[in-house]
Amino acid sequence: MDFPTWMFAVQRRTETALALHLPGVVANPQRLHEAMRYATLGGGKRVRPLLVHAAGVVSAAAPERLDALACAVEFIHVYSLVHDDLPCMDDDALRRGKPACHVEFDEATALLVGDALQALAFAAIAAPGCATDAAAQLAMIEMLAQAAGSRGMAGGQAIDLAAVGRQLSLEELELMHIRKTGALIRASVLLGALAGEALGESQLECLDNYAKRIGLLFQVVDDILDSAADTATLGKTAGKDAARHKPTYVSLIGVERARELADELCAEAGVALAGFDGRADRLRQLAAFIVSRQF
Ligand code: GRG
Repeated sequence: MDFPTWMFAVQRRTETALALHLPGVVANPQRLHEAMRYATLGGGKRVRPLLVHAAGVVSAAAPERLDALACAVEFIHVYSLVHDDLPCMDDDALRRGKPACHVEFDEATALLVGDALQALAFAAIAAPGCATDAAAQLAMIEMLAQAAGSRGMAGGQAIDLAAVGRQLSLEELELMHIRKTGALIRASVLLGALAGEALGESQLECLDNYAKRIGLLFQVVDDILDSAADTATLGKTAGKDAARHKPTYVSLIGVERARELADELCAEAGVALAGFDGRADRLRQLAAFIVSRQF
């Protein structure tokens, strides 16, 4: 199967799995459930689910198990987007090409949507059949919690909010992104890798190196797109970082060097996979997709 066909198939099965995990709109409280479905379904590139499935190919994991893990990481991701758009955070009215959740519904509902999606993520990963045994499943649940928490995504967001209007060094910027964006991307790869046949320590270390490069690569490209693409293409407000005087790779090193850095990170991600056979091809193709993405 060529890469675009595989990507589309994973995106479609993820959409179906997400819709099945989410409470139906007729269930009480209807407005909250409607808002959860509004924020989650029918949009987004599903990069994290794609990484779960691609790493799951390496460990030969059952696709049904990967679906649950893909939902878990996507629920955490959507919760972060909904909260990030709130007026008290990044204050954005547009997400995935439609009104942000707090605009379409209201702020209190959007807050609850994020809370409930985070809980749903842990329900998905804690469900029977998500791992080879109970000990492995507990380790995976802990991994997701670390990635989402104050030493991961939420902590990265705190550093980000504190950095507005301040000059950051490249090292500080990198540390922020390792947590804010990188932690969940890393967890996506490792969860897929842990879901199937046991891989060796050194193989897991190589996948971890790949995941760390991909996390940073994703953010460098995001910064380039924010500075260069238009709002209609991105489906979210373009140029916001510069407008809010937020430190970015582009503001720190310029767009040309940022583009070079993206290419370097993509190459390093490839090197991390050098010891793998064709089973890592989906991961290789995803790296190429992330570096060349246009939205
Ligand atoms: C509120 C706890 C909390 C955390 C928010 C990750 C994050 C922290 C906020 C997301 C906002 C943002 C624009 C981050 C920069 C990179 C990023 C994660 C972009 C959005 O991810 P995509 O491009 O989005 O994968 P889609 O819509 O395709 O899923």
